[in-house]
Amino acid sequence: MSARKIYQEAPEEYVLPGNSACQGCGSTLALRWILKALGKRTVIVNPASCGCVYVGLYPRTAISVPYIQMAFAAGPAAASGIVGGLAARGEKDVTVVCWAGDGGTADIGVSSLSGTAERNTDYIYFCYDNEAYMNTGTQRSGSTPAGAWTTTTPLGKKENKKDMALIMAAHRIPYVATTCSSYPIDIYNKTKKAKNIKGMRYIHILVPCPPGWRFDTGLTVKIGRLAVQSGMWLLYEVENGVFRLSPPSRTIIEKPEKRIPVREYIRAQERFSRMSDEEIKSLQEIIDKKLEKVAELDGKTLFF
Ligand SMILES: Cc1ncc(C[n+]2csc(CCOP(=O)(O)OP(=O)(O)O)c2C)c(N)n1
Ligand code: SF4
Repeated sequence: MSARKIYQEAPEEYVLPGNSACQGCGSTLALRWILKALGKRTVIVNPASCGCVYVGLYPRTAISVPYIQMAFAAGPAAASGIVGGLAARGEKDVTVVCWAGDGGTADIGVSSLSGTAERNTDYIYFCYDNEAYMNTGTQRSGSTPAGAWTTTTPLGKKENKKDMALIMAAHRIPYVATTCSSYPIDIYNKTKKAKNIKGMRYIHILVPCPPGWRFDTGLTVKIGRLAVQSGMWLLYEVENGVFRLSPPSRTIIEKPEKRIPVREYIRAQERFSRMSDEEIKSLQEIIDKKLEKVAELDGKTLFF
């Protein structure tokens, strides 16, 4: 669907001006398009994270759907309770959502998240991935990529990023997708699709974060695009176990001439300033190999 059609179909805004996000926040950008796709009959559970801050202080909340702040590890459990409560009241037209950061997802919340996936609870879990614990000042998370500076990895993180989307797909839930805040049409379409599927749905969104990744606030959209155009971040869906690349990632895999060197993505951010040219070269080799493998998976059944 084109941006014009989306504006016609969903003119209402649910992420309002006056929120207290940093300038250029990729997370609020993503949430804006998600809520356009879901509409006002949506309940959000938000475990401790930047989201608990940028929503604002009652009664001046900037997100205009019910927004429940929850203890870090209990987000999916709270969402489960709301799903059960709504079913008991016979309310069938409400979408229950968990909106959580990568620390709340890949580290602290993973147990209750996995539990809801195993039970196929009827809700949508969104992980907005700014690749660190940003609300408390940029500590590394299981989702921080190798090489990145954080306050707890001052020389650059040594370990690799945890692949939460594939971990969730391995739970054999009906729908898993990845996207990025720089691709609003992709976010909108995937969220609309997820809305109409029953059971547990998981969407993982890369959201550039200017203070944490250390780039100028005007570059958020560009940085997210560089992540995807370099192959550092892949957009795909796993629907009923079948893996399918989304157009922006399929394009750079099928037409390598459209791919940009990973160096352009890395050097656009201060958080990777410790990475040497040699390290970037070996990262490029890793990505090239990964893209070859991913091309083979396109259209295949990964989990059944
Ligand atoms: C059990 C527990 N430990 C630590 C905290 C402090 N805390 C609040 S938000 C946060 C960071 C959350 O990181 P993430 O989930 O990645 O979301 P982001 O802040 O990046 O939006 C932490 C450590 C807490 N609220 N509860
Ligand atoms: S720290 Fe990053 S994710 Fe958090 S509000 Fe600021 S820009 Fe958004």
